[in-house]
Amino acid sequence: MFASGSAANAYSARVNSACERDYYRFYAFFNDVDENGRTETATDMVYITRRLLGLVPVPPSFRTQNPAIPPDDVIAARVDALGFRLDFDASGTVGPGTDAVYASREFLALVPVPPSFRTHDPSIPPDATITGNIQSTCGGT
Ligand SMILES: [Ca+2]
Ligand SMILES: [Ca+2]
Repeated sequence: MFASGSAANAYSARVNSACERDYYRFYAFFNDVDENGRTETATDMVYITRRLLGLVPVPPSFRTQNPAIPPDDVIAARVDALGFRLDFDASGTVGPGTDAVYASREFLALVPVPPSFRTHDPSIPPDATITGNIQSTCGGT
């Protein structure tokens, strides 16, 4: 947000790279869940992950810094509406420790799946498959 402008810019550049052909649709359909016009790991991805974990989406300390964040139930509904678009590894479930991790890492220019994950679960699809699934959300379907 205001305190992380440079991080937000770096993240936006990464999203732009991943979704260069359909940048704005990515925003509209994928994960700008607080609808502030930017998709950010430090906010939107946090909210998505917390919602998937069953926590209130917005950490209370965030609201102290930015009172304009929409109410938790509004953000929760937006996360829920994403549904299986977030199932990037096609496991049949949307998980904060898997799908949300993969998307965050993809947009941070890391390989989406931490190598240690594959040790625990060799059935995780290849990185290229997961990257493709993440990028396919650019089209909003
Ligand atoms: Ca946002
Ligand atoms: Ca999944």
